[in-house]
Amino acid sequence: MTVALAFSRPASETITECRSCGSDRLDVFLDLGDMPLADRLVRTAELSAPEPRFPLSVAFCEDCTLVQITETVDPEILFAQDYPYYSSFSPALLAHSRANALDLVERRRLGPASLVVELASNDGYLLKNYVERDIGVLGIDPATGPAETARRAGVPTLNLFFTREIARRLAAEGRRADVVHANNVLAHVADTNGFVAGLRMILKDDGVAVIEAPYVLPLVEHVEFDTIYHEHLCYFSVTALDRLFRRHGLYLNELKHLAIHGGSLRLYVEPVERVGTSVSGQLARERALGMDGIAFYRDLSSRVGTLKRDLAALLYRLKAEGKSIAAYGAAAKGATLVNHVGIGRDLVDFVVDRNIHKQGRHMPGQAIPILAPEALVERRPDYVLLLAWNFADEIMAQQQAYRDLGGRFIIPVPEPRIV
Ligand code: DWN
Repeated sequence: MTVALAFSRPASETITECRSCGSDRLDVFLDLGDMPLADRLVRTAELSAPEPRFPLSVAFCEDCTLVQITETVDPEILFAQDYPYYSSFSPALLAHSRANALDLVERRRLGPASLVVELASNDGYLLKNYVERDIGVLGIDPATGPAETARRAGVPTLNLFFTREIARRLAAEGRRADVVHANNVLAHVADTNGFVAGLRMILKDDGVAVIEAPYVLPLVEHVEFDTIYHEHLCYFSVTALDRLFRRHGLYLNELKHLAIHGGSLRLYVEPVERVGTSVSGQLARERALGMDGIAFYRDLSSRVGTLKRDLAALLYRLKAEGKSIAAYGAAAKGATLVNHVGIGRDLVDFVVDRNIHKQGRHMPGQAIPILAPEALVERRPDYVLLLAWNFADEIMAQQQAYRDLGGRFIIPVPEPRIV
């Protein structure tokens, strides 16, 4: 079923050309079926209404090697309407972001005359670190709730989608940045080339864009199929990124490997070419692994099938033994997992999440209620399926009281295991 927007344009469209290079040589290697929108958490009043579902298939571009999903859901539906994700509900992410900002303040000698822009600035979680040091900032984010939260926190924020046209306007106003942050957004934009071209326009000639994005290598290595959802249009390799940036006069000069979100890259991209060994070495590693060919991705589908069967079998066995099961993390990845594996209220009684905007709502596609984390100690389920497995250490430390009561966690990827 597709959801028509108020102004009756189609809610989604299927691509026939690569999002980066425009090639029509796209090979689908993984099909997760028709899936609900991962961050469209269902309110009680909506439970009886049908949920929109869209195809979720992943393809490889034979020409530029970009991995990408084949359906583009209208961004207005994904992000501008009632988007529930607030970065500041993750202490680990806040610490990670603060370290990034402080490193750049030093590296780039930023001060009151500097300008730092963040694309997809969410609730001000990152830019607030610059505001505290009287460094000029500008946030840009289409999600109304997070943008208003950012403004209340003293972070000037434009509540809109960043486009080539917006970039032209900012550059014409002389608002060009010493640093542009773009964390977990490059993979989300439908106009990939327009976004990168716009990024170049607002970057000073001696500026740097610091971009974080999930890395497709750990996704394949650790079967992190649940990180595939309609918000994530692209799944980047360094090879594909390098070609994308060069197309717009930008150079990937340095990169860092990050553990966040199941394995990400922090990319340092500049208008000048000075490619370091962190990039040349990873490009060579990707060539050696064969990541520039479809064969590298071919067996992911069967490995996802194995994980799906093993996880379902584990949950059904625990239920047959009379055990109770809850889940932790109303994460977007959690929606893909419960819907692709078929985990409903017959298996999982409730999900808990610290994000108050998610509490009281229900997981997409399965109508599993979302409660506050205190419910784990109050209701004492025997097991908790960790949907936000990328924060496992932090969450299990935080839930020591539940574990002291005998509670156990189930980590679903790369293979289901009880800890
Ligand atoms: O690209 C995106 C990734 C990076 O973040 C966004 N499109 C959406 C989001 O995806 P996600 O929802 O899978 O991300 P998280 O950050 O892994 O979600 C974690 C969930 O767990 C959040 O809802 C917050 C919650 N949480 C919690 O309840 N207690 C997180 C921590 C660390 C906690 O202690």
